[in-house]
Amino acid sequence: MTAAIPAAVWQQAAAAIRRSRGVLLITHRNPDGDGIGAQLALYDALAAAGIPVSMHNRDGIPRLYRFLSHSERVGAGADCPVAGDADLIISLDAATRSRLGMDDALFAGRRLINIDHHASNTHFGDINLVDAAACSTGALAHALIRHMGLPVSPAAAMAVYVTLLTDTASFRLSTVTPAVHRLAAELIEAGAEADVAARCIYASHRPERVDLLRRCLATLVLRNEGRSAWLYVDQGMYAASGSDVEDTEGLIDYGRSIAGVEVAVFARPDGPDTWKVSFRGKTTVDVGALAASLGGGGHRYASGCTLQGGLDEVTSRLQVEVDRLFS
Ligand SMILES: [Mn+2]
Repeated sequence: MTAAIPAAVWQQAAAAIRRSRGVLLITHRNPDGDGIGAQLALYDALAAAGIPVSMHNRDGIPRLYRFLSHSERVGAGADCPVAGDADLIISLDAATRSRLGMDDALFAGRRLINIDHHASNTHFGDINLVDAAACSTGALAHALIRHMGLPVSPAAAMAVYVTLLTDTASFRLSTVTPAVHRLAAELIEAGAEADVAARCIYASHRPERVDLLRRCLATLVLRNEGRSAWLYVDQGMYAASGSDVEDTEGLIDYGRSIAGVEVAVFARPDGPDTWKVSFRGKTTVDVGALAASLGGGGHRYASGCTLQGGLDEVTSRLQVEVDRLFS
C-alpha cells in the first residue's frame, strides 16, 4: 500500500522524529476524519514513546470526532502557543502547506515532514511521505508508527480505523484494496471498535444537522440529462436550522447517491461572495481534474475549489466546466 515511498525515506522520517526536541502535528483547515485520525494516532504513539509532541490546527475538531482519545488536546486558532516547543512539524493530509492555514512564520527554522495521499501534493516538506495510492493519510501515519518500531495502542488503532472509514466512504471506493481490509483487520485486532466508530460518526448527528439536510435537499436539481446533481446551503439555512459548516459534511453524498449521476456538486458560503464548492465523482468523471480546472484540487472521486461571486454567477461558471465533461 505504501510502495511509492522508498524505505530510506521512511527511515529518514523516523530518524528526524527521534532526533526532534519537540514534534508539532498539524492537519488542514476544516479538518476531516482522516486528518484528525492521523493526527491523534501519531500523537498517541509518539507520546507513549516519550517523544515530546503537541497538536494544533487552524480550525477546531468537528464534534463527530471528539469521541477519539486525545481530541481534547488539540489546540485551534491562528496562533499556535505550543510552537515554541517544537523544532519539527508534521503536516497531515494537506496537499499544500497553505492548506494548513497557518502563518508562514510558523515554518521558519523548523523541519517539516509532509504526510499525505493527495495526487496534487506539492512535496512541500523537507521529508515527504506522499503516496497517492494510499487510501488515507491515517494509513500512512500507521505505516510510520510501524516503521519506527512503536506499538499501536487501542486508541491509535481506533483513530487510524476512523481514517479508513471516512476516507473510503465506509469502504465503498476503488481505493479499497485487499490491503486496506487487511489493515482494517489488523486495527480491529489492535483494539479498534468498528461498531463504536460507525455509531459515533454516522448515527450521532444533531437534530440541527438533519434540519439543514432537509433544507439542502430542497435545493437539489439534476442537470446534464441527470448526470450531474447540484446542491447548496446558504447563510439563511444555517440561521434557520441553527446549524453550522460542520453540519454540511456528507450532504453532497445525497447528490452522488442518485442513479445515473456521475458528478455531484455542492456549494456552501465561505465568506462574503465566496463559495466553497465540493465535487464527488462516481465512475467515469475525474473530479480531481475538474477541480484543478477551477483552481482547486483533490482526488479522482472527491475534490473541491473556492470561487468568488454570487451563487448564480458561481453556478454558471461551474456549469460551463461540468458541461465540458459530458460534451
Ligand atoms: Mn485524506
